[in-house]
Amino acid sequence: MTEATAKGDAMDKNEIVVNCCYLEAEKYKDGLDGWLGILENNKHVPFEIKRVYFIYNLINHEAAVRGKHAHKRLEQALFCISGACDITVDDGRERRTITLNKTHTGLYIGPRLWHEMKNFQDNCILLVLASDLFDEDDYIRDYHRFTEYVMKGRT
Ligand code: T46
Repeated sequence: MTEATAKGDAMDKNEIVVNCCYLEAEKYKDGLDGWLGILENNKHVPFEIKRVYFIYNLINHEAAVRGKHAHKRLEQALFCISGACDITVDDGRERRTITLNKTHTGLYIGPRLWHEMKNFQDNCILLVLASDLFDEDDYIRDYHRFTEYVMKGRT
């Protein structure tokens, strides 16, 4: 099976909306000495990781809303490694809200997917692994433009 097919099959099984599914980190339990979470390229995360960033210190955590954009090409894996937050994903047809509250369960957010993060707990740290370096040209930050962009891709 090719890598692309394997990725497609895994996505089909637990798809939340188009281009979005849950991911599982590998867990290594060290008894009383704690747990280790492991994320590897093309294994737990279905792409080559080129960038890592994290969202933290959400002082205005109850009102904070982040995201509110889609990417044209970027693939990302989001893990809430402390606390919890809600992530709304919208593929232009369907909109779902997911609560990320388990350190080892993350969310794959592929291209052409509107996403918003809110309801952050005050201790929330959201770890994001991305398939490419930062590029503002890859962002669609207007919802109307996003719906036009995904509709065009479907015709
Ligand atoms: C995403 C969600 C989940 C950089 O210069 N380099 C970077 O790697 C990032 C991530 C951001 N920036 C700059 C761009 C903006 O001027 O930092 C500023 C804040 O970025 P933004 O408003 O896009 O932040 P969020 O939290 O709304 O979105 C971020 C990512 O940008 C985005 O790709 O999908 O987290």
